[in-house]
Order: sequence, then C-alpha cells, then structure tokens
Amino acid sequence: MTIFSVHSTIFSRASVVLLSSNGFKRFSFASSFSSTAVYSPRLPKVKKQRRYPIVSAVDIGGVTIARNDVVKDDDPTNNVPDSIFSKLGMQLHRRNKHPIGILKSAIYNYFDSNYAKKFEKFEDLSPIVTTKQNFDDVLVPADHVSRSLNDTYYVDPQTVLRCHTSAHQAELLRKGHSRFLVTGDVYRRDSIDSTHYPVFHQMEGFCVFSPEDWNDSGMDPTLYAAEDLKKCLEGLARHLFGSVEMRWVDTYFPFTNPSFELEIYFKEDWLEVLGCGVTEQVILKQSGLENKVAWAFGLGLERLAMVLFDIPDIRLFWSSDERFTSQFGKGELGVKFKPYSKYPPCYKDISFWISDAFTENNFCEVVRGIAGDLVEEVKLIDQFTNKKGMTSHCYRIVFRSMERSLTDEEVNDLQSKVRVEVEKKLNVELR
Ligand code: FA5
Ligand code: MG
Repeated sequence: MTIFSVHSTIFSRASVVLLSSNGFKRFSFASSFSSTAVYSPRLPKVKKQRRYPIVSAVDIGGVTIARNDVVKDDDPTNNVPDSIFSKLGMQLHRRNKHPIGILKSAIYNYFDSNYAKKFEKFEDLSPIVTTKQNFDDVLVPADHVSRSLNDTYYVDPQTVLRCHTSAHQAELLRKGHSRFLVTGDVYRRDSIDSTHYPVFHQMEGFCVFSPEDWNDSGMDPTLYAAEDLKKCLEGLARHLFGSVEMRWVDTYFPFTNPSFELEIYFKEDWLEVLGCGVTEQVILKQSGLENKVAWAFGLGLERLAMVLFDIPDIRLFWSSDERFTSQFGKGELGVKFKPYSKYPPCYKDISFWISDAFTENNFCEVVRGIAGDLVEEVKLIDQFTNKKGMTSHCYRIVFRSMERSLTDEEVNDLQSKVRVEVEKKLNVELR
C-alpha cells in the first residue's frame, strides 16, 4: 500500500490517499470538502429517497423544471437523487430572514459601501449548467477528480448541477461584466458531518483591473491584484465579524494563480470559509480581455453563517422548525443562535468488505438517502486488508435529530435499511 498526496478538495488542498490493490480509497485528514476517488463509469446509482416525498417539479426563478428531466432512474450517466432535486429552486440566499439571506445582504452592503456600488449582483442564474461552464471554461483538467460521478451530480454527460459559482465567471466576462458577485446554490457529492452538506451556497466575487489601476503602484500586476484581493476579503471579514482569528493558507485551484484559502478559528478548530486567487490569464484572454488582471473568490456562505450566528450544524439551515426560523430577522447580524435543545445522538457501526468500485461518497449518499437529515456524521473508524487482499471498512454512523429524540426502534430500523441498501447498491459484503 502506497501513501501519496493528490489535490483533493474539489478544486484545492492536497490530502493523503491510500492506494491499495483495490484502487483509490479516500482517506482524507483534511476537514474541508475533499474527495479523491478516480472516475469510474460504473458507479452504482443511489436513487430511492425514503424520507422525502417525491417532488414532481420545481420552480427555478420562474422556470418550471420537471423531475423527469433531472432525475433519470434508469440512466447510468445520471446520479441525481430525489433528495437533491427537491432542493433545486429553494434559493435560501433569497430569503431575507434566513441566515444565508441575511449574510448575503451584509456582504452586499460591504461591497456597495466600499466600491460605490460598482459590483453587479447576480443571484438567479440557473444551477443546471453545462460541463463546459462548470469545468472547461475555468480550466479544470479533463482528468480532474471533480469531474467524476463520485463528486459531481450529473444530469447527463454534458449537464451538471453546478458544483461552484465559478461556473458563471466566463459567461459573465464574455458578456462584458467586469466586477460582479454571483450568489447561488451549489451541489456536491460529499462526506457527512457538521460542516458538509450536499447542497450549499456560494458567493463568487470577480474584479478586473486595467493598467491604469496598477501603473501608479509600481507593482507587478499579479502582485497588485493579490494584495487588493486580500485587503478586500480581510475588510469583509472585519465588517462581518469585527475581530476574529483568521489565517491565509496557500493552495491550488486550476483557475487562479496564486491561490489562497481563508480559514477562521471556530469551535476550537480552523474552518475553511473561502477560496480565492488571481485569475489565470487564459480565462481573461478567452473572454476577450487583453492586458488585464483580475481576482476572484468563492465564499462558502453556510460556513461564514455558522461562525457569524453560532450555528453548530449545517443541517439546521434547511430546518423549517419555527424554533430555528423565528430566531433570525431581516438585516439582524448580531444574533447568536440559541440551541432549543440538544437531543441525544445514537451511534451505529457497520463493517463490510469493500468492492473495487466502493467510494465513501457513494456510501454517504446511501445513508443520506435513507436517513435524510437524521444522519449527523459518517466516519471511517477502522480499516484493514486481510491476507487474501480483501479490505474491510468500519463506519460509525451518528444519528441525531435536531428537532426531537429518536426512538431506539426508529434508529434500528434506519440502520437495518442502511445494511440492506449498502449490500444491494454498493456491492459490498457485510461482516
Ligand atoms: C471552490 O469552489 C472555488 N470555486 C472557489 C474559488 C473561486 C477559488 C474563485 C478561486 C477563485 P472550494 O471547493 O474550496 O473552492 O469551495 C469554496 C468554499 O465552499 C469552501 O471554502 C467552503 O467554505 C465551502 N464548501 C465547500 N464544500 C462544502 C460543503 N460540502 N458544504 C458546505 N460548504 C462547503
Ligand atoms: Mg477548498
């Protein structure tokens, strides 16, 4: 078994991967979004969604999208489950009394007052985009992990649910926009814990500079843009949080160079809240911009809102429980979330011999498909390979509702459904 490092958060950060006779298995120590399984065209589909009623159509900014156009049960090139389809068009960022909407407005205020309203705002661009928009236009290499069915929700081989708001950079540049903010819901197959959810919200910022902007500074244009970017984002962090402990981390994105991430100290750990950098020249040139430099950033709105409002679990953003929703009011930034009660967690372990095609994201998708938001965390707690070369994984599943106590019977029922589905869909052998 070889241990080596690859770029692993969907666009950034290296993490450690174990390469075994079974192929690539994720074994990430990074707390952020990360996944490293290589593309496998035969990934099992995880479809049945028990905790949610099947929604037959959604409305995205006035356009009705039918379920059957996005969820294709018998098409192996489609991996969108009903639970994800039902989130399309929810647009939490457009609800002005929701923490995500309140945060968005606060960020708008910062840009309006510091840049004399020069940043145009887009918040209703469809999350259903082409692979060209999501990947090619921002130089994501053909073999990049983020393109795999394991990481991204595909409607068909040319169409995905955007996995980042960077999907809109190039088209907006081509249309002549040079300073803009794009806010939207983004979708990723991912691990399960308190800071990761398969649907979340990002805000993209983009700012183009011309020679007259940097000439007087006497600085190299790339350096000029990088400094301006950091100043802008540090100012934003101060605007939102007052004083907060933060740090810059160098990283890699295919579309920026240099690239950075900003981390904020939250609940005794560093939490990655955004990625950013100086835009690759090719992107500007392909959009008809010569002799310019630009910076770009992508903020994770849930992560920032968790820090700002002291929200301990990312699932809460989707709660319609009045004990959650009634705590937030339009424009109110200083509010700290008061947990209404902490219900007990219930731990269940499951062990199985994995198959070649097994990936942790697929496992998480099965668990979410059965338990929905009753699953709080899925963690690999043990793994080994026996003399015959068979690899065993043991996962601990934490079940906990944010709204009520779960009964033993209910949790046992969920766990036995997980056991049945995992064996059936992931081709593993239960131990
Ligand atoms: C990106 O998505 C880049 N497009 C950001 C970017 C834009 C870089 C422009 C440079 C220029 P990343 O995969 O790191 O990068 O995600 C950005 C942020 O989204 C993270 O910092 C984090 O705050 C948030 N995020 C990522 N995955 C999740 C998730 N599963 N749940 C909640 N938030 C997430
Ligand atoms: Mg990242």
